[in-house]
Amino acid sequence: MEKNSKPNTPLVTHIYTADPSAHVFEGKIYIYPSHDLDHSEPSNDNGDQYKMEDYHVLSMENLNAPCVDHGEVLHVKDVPWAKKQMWAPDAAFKNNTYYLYFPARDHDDIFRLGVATSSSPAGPFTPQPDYIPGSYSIDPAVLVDEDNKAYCYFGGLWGGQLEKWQTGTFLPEAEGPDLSAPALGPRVAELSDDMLTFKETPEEISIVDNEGNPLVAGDEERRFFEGPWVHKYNGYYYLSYSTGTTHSIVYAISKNPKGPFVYQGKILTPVSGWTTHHSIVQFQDKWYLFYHDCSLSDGVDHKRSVKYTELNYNEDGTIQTIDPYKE
Ligand code: FUB
Repeated sequence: MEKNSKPNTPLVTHIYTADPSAHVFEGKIYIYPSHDLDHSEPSNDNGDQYKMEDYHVLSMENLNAPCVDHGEVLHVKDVPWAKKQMWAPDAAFKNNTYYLYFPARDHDDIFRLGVATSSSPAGPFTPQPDYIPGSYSIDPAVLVDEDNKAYCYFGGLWGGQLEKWQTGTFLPEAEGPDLSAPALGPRVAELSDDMLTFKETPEEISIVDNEGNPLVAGDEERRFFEGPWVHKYNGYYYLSYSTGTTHSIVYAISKNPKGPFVYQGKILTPVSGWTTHHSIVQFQDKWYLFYHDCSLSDGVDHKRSVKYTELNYNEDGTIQTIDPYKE
């Protein structure tokens, strides 16, 4: 299935897609989204409405070319350790292999991160039999750095279960920190050379303000909620993420892939629907933001569509805020 790609319009309309992770592989843009499905169950704070079962891969030769759906590349029934909820994935290339990283609930209903491999960026992907040991929560995003080290960033509050891992083990009743205490940060772990396991125990990333004070849990306009993404620009690491309850994509920067990251500002103003989730990629000489909203489904929260728009930097390296509904 193909559709012409235009900025700020759904890349495909024959299926609902969300959580786009965009990469340039083999000279083309590949997008690894979640695949939202039709159902009539109610929404809740646990995210039970996001009942995804499989992944499709999308690609575009360039930004003027049609967007191609390469079809189903991995299904939950083929992942022995996973039970349900194939949420936001990402992909990476190393060792002449394409890796698809994805979260799902295991058979104990605990979110874990899995990895699947392919010789092609368009899949299909073959899953590893078990989840990545020591992995938890949701929304993996992998950066392969210029020195060839690879880092896996992940985490999400509420349905993403990050609150339950504050002690390093899963505590089903655990709640988030006090509103005046440092907010929970996303996690990062360097990946092993074969990209299939963590080289180390995941660390919490600190996000601080200009004075070096950690953002606090009650600072819902700025604190991390879910959907971490890291890209590099002019030697800086840019960590961007969703603020969840306040529905923005914001960012913080660091000279170090593990932070601390200093909060900078807003990248994307709220879109239609509760969730917002993005990725940032350079293609040829321009930068693009891939994101989703619920415009195609008239606001039905669990039926989102992936879009893109151009992203611009100011001379000082800050990112210009995007309102996707403003001409
Ligand atoms: O798509 C399911 C979940 O919703 C993702 O994992 C979150 O980032 C949010 O977009």
